[in-house]
Amino acid sequence: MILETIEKENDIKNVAPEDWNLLAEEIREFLINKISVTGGHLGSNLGAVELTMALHLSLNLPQDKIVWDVGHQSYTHKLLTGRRSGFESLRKYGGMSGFPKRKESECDCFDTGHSSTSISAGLGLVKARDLRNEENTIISVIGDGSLTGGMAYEALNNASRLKKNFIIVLNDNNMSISENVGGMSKYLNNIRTADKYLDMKEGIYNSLMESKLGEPIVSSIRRAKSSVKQLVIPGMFFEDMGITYLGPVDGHNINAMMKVFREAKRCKSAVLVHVLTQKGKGFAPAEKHPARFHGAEPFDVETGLPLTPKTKSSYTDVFSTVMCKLGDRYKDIVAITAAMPDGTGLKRFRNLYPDRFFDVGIAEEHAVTFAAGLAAGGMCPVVAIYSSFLQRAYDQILHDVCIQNLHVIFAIDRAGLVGSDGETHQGIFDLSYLSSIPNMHIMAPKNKWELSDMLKFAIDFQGPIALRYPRGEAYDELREYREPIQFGKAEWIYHEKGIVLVAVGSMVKSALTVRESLAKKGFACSVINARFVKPVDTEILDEAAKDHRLIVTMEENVASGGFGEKVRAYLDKAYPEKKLLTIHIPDEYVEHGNVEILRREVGIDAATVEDRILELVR
Ligand SMILES: Cc1ncc(C[n+]2csc(CCOP(=O)(O)OP(=O)(O)O)c2C)c(N)n1
Repeated sequence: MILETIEKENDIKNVAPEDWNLLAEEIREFLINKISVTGGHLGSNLGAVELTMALHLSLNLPQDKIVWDVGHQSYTHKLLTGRRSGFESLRKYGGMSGFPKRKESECDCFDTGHSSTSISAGLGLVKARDLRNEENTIISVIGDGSLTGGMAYEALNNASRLKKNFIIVLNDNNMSISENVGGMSKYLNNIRTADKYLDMKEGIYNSLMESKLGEPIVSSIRRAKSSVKQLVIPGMFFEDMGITYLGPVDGHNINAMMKVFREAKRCKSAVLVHVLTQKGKGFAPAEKHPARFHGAEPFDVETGLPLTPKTKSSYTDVFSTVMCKLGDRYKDIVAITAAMPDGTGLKRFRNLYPDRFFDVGIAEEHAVTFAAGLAAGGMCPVVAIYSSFLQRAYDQILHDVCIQNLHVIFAIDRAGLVGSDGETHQGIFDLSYLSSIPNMHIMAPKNKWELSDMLKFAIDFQGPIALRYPRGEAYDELREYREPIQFGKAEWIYHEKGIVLVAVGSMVKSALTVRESLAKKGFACSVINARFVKPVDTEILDEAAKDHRLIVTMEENVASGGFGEKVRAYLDKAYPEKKLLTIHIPDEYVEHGNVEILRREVGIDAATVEDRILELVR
């Protein structure tokens, strides 16, 4: 195995050029086998094998630096920098991250996870290099999907003035997670086809040149082509901005890429190298279903099918179904996704109501202000964005939606701990950042029926309103607790005396477990489903304060700005003598790992909650 001879960065340079393709094959086999067990970002990594090899062959790491946009495609980079054994524990608690991490290796120069940051970060590294009179090469690798994000253009705009070398590799596989969308995608596609067209012309010239009359004809065509080239020449968009464009180059041909990288290194400006790759390359199921294999759960290598087929529906599935029903009933509902039609469950809505569905690309900020415009224009927008990605749109929520009190509905999926993607993807801040904004309202459903009821409630509501729900299986018990949603009202699930658990969304299920266990130990325990995080139902807190000696809040959000803080603020004033215990995630970043383990580690699992209660009541 050639792969086994690679123990650290730059070892790849000892591999004979005639063995490069063999090494690429070994890397693919390794990735398929490992990811089939651990799960992970398969398609993007399979597509970037030769690109990463060419970069490592052309650079001198760690002096030279590669900034990986999103970072989900960095597995080959990890393999080539001495982290082969890390794949045993990929994305597991305490194991190797699925994204670049500076703390993991000197060869990871910048942490990523969210999209479209690499050009800004790369430019920062370039400026630091030049100010410190250092000499090294800095390359940002960005995908065509990530190039739909606004930050990328802000950075290009800034980079265009550069008089020093900065290389941007555009890894264009013609896909985001799903099909890529928008004008830039169309433009890049035109470059692909223009290139084929020019190749075809080259063929025609060659045959003409073989005939006697060929030469004059060819020269006049060449003149015409040259002026046409001004119109269709690849990369004019970038060139016009002041960024040198090189390409397109075959992203599976190592020699061809190395040649272009050599040329790129000579440029005294920002230079964009356009590399064409195929997502999922070398694994038929991933080539055929690139969206499904973008982030794969463990799968069978032979068939590509998931090892544990889904039995229960997820909150995303429920949201998807309800949106389709509501779309039929209310003709003013429109749905917006930022490049995640599959992940958010909006694909079915798109198929049914294509005119009322908008995939805006990886552009959360734009998605929110676009929704504000739709609302101001009389439509009822539902913006479906994962909790961690919505962080980007804080100002748009505040400035464009909430100041004007516009009726925009935020469907916030992946709220709470998401697991193996780690720090960058945990949805543990949304209650804090949303509830700090005046006019915003926040709900969290306890189970799948409540998600449906809350979405309907949100449609009839006037003003900004968010519902946040977690990743994975939807809780499908407590069906009988289906009192109509009333604005700002919580619900009693069990009303006893002594201890009362006031739980938000996903924590209602844990509260029931805690209650059962406490009951066995002889402690009576009530459970309230908060339903609303903003506004907090103070009336139910008044009731609870009457016949309970300990009030416990439970939420899957950090402490600062969370539900517990709000309850404490109220109780401290109204009932200073009451004991309050707030269960929350500590104000820290939570790394990757299995959600059950993470819950234990951060102290929000049922057993820890029970222990903490017992400490107080015994
Ligand atoms: C701000 C933000 N929104 C959404 C995502 C989810 N996401 C991860 S990768 C990806 C698609 C990236 O496409 P591209 O850059 O072309 O890379 P590819 O996977 O095709 O190699 C998306 C939407 C994210 N990481 N960050």
